[in-house]
Amino acid sequence: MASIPTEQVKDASLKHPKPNTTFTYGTAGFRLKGDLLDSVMYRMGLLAVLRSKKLNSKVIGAMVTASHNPDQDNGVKLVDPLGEMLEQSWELHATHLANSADVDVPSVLASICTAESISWSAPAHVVVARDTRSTGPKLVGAFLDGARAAGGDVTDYGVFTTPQLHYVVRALNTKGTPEAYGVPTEEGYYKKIGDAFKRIMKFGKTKFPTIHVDGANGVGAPKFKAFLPYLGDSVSFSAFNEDITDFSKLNNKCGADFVKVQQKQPENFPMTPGTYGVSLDGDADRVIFYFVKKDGTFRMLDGDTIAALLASTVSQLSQLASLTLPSGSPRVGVVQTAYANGASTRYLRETVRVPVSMVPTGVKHLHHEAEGFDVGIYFEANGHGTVLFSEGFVKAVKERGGKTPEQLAALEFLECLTDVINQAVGDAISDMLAVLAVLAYKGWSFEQWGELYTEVPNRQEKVKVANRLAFKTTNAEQELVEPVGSQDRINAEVAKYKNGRSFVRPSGTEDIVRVYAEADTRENCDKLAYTVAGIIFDHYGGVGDRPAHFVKN
Ligand code: 16G
Ligand code: MG
Repeated sequence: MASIPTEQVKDASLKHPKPNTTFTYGTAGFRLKGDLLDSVMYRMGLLAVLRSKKLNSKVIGAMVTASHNPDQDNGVKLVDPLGEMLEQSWELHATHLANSADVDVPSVLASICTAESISWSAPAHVVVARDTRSTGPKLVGAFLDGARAAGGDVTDYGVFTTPQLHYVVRALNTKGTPEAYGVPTEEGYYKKIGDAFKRIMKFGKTKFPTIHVDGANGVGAPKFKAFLPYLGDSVSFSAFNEDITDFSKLNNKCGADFVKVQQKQPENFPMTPGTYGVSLDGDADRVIFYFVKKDGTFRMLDGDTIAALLASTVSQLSQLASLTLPSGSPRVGVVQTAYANGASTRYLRETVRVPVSMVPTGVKHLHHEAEGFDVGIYFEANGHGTVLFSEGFVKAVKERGGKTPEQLAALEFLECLTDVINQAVGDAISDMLAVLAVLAYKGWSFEQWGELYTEVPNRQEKVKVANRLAFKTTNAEQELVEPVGSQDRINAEVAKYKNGRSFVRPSGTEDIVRVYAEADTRENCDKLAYTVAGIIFDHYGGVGDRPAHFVKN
């Protein structure tokens, strides 16, 4: 039986020495300064090969990106066969492998093979892609060294958005099966989504103004340009922030994260009342919409608003078409995190009347929970999300059980929607097209969409603490169980406000804890956020300068 090419792996390992750093496979894989990641990349090449061998030679993906972070950061995450995030139990293998001494790499590989009953003789297929960051090419090189040292067959797709990589992984693994997802190429991706968008826009009633698209000076910019010829002429787009040659501009005062956190439009972005804006993040898996009201105020439409629009539309159309699955009416459900605005949750539960599940932050948690519905809509408030349609739902829609012209139209619309949406993972561009199609179908403007519910004022704060791992949460991160007593203090504050809500959780991507607060008025919300932040800083290990606006308690 074939066995691990120990010498080959060890020799290559010495060429990618581990720095004196401790690595953790977190919410979004490994994420650090790009120049610290060489050894991690090499080892993830090895691990991807093992994962493929474990899963009967299915294709495993690796995406090299640090999303909305600046250019000096980079990261890598592994992608499972249907485009999902790496199975959680393997995060431990990844962390273990990343932290072992260079000479121990072959023996750690052997221990993973034993633990997972992996036969080394199975072939392995791996694909890799990167965003536009300056450290990307070198890091992909290290990954390829790893995959090759382990004898894997590896294809480098070059520069891709994160969702394009997920799409290709799923398309490769389903090729030639009844679940075939599409042609596993960049063009296949544009064509599949573009064709469905052209079909779905036949139903459109809204004539949108030119949509201004902020590419965050990242990979989304050139890829959106490449997408345009496939989108027809029902909507006109104009692209901004598309400089990928000056690395300092990446996500700098632009992009979905900037807009969401700052609650204002990107810089270098012309907007007057009536202009519609859309921001992608640095790897194009998050999207935020916005416009300027007639009175000049800025209005943002985030992930919660997208979920509200999609859930209400899919429910309405399924009912209109009397859609029935063998199991009965389709179960439409929404998955949110604690960051979802309380008003959006109330709107979904009380007005749309769909079940809403709360899960911890991170796509893997949302995606998994959404799989439990026939139509599982998941969005984080930050704009990352997608819709998962069950096989039964897609089949029922295609069978066109409807009778009246309205019912048939509703079913065709839903069928197109299943193809416009990238079900492999949240996809900024595909989500943008889906939202435009739904609005056009309803004959709605961004302004009308913004009237679905009224947001409760909310605020986020960051607190630097000595040890963020001392903060342990439960109930989908909405309550602290440790430090003991901290939640009682927070509860006592929250009780003072109407519609008050606040929670504290350790970040999975930065060395801080995050504070979130909501209350009936802007003033109350700010006061609650600053008081809770003050409690954490003063009583639970705040370090560095105490921010002056934190309230003493
Ligand atoms: C990562 C997650 C994102 C989450 C964010 C939270 C994935 C692919 N990405 O970017 O979903 O919202 O982390 O960051 O899972 P935080 O833990 O620092 O708040
Ligand atoms: Mg991203």
